[in-house]
Amino acid sequence: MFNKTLIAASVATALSLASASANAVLMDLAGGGGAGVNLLGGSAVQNVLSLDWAPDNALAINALGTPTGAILDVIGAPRAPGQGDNDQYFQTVAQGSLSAFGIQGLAAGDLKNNPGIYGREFTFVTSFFEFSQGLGSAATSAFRLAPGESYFRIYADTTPDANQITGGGYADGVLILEGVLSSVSGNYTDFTRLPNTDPNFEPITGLDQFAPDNNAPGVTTHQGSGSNAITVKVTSLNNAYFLGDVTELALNLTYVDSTNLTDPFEQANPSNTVVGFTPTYSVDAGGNPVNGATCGFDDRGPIGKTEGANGSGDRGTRCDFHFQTDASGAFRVSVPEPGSLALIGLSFAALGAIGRRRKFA
Ligand SMILES: [Ca+2]
Ligand SMILES: [Ca+2]
Ligand SMILES: [Ca+2]
Ligand SMILES: [Ca+2]
Repeated sequence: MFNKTLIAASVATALSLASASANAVLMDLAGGGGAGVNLLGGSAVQNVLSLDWAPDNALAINALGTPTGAILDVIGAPRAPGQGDNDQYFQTVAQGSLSAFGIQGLAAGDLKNNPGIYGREFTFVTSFFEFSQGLGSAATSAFRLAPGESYFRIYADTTPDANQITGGGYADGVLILEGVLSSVSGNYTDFTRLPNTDPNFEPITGLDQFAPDNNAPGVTTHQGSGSNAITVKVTSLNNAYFLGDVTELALNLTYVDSTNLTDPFEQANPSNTVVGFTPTYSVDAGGNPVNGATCGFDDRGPIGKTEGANGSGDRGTRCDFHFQTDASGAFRVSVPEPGSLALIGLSFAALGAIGRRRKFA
C-alpha cells in the first residue's frame, strides 16, 4: 500500500535535488510499505540520504597469487577480456553491518538514525571482479572494475545475527535492495613493501589488533591503507522498504560508496569466512601465514619464480588479500525525463507569452 502524500513528497524531493550529489530516498525502515512504526511508536518512514556501515571485512580472492596478463601469455593461459599486461584479475567480496542511517533533517546522533530503533539489522554483501596493478608486488597498487558477474545486496533482518568472527548472518532476512557494480576505482599502499629507511615503512605485525581477543592467532600481515569507491546501479528494490515509484526508482537509483581499506584489523575482527570464502594467506619461508606477502609460484619452472623472504607458495596455492573496510555511501537519483518535460513546458509558456505580446503589439 502506497501512501500518496508520501509519494508526492518523494517525487518533489527527487526533482528538487536531482542535480545534487546525494538524494534522499523515501523508505519505510520497518518494512511496512509506509505504515511501519519504530520501536518508540513513531513512524518508520524517513528520507534516507546515506548509509554508514561499521568497520568490517573484505577479501580479494587470490589477489596475490594471480598472474598478470603478460605472465598468462607466457604460460599459455587466457587473459580476461580487457586485461592489460600488468593487470591481475580477481574476485573481491565484502560484507558490512549498518551502524547508522543518515536521515535528511536529523542530527547525526539522533536516535532515529540508529538502525536498532527499527527492530532489525541491516547488512550488505557484495562480490565483483577487479583488475589490479601492483598488488602483492609493489608498494602502491591501483584497482578498477573488471568484467564478470557482480552484485551488491542489502538485507533487513528481524532476527539479528551478523557475526563478524564467523562471517555468518550477513545475507539473511529480507533482501531490500539489489544492484550490479558499474564502477570501481581504488588504490592501496603497502607500507611493509616500502624501503625500511622510508619514514612510512611499517613492519609485519599481527593481523588482528582489535581488542579484546586475537581472533586470528598465528596470522601476521603487511600493514597498509587505501581507499576505493564503488558505484552500484540498483536493479531491484523491495517496496515494503522503498516507497514511491519503486520501478522508476530502481531504474534511476545508484548507490555510491567510499570505503577506507586498512591492515591490520584495528576496528573490526578478521572473519573466519567472508561471503562464504575462507581466507587463505601467503606464507613465509617457515610456512606461517602472512597476509599481503608475496605469493610464490614454485612449480612454474623458469617462469615467475618469486619465492623469497616475503613468502613462498606452490603454483595453485591461493593467496588472498584480507583487509578491514570502513564504508559509507549515499543514494543518487537521476530523473532526467520530468526535468526535461518541465523545461519544455516553460519554453512553451514563454513562446505563448511572446506570441501574446506580439499579438498585442
Ligand atoms: Ca563507516
Ligand atoms: Ca537473521
Ligand atoms: Ca542477519
Ligand atoms: Ca580481535
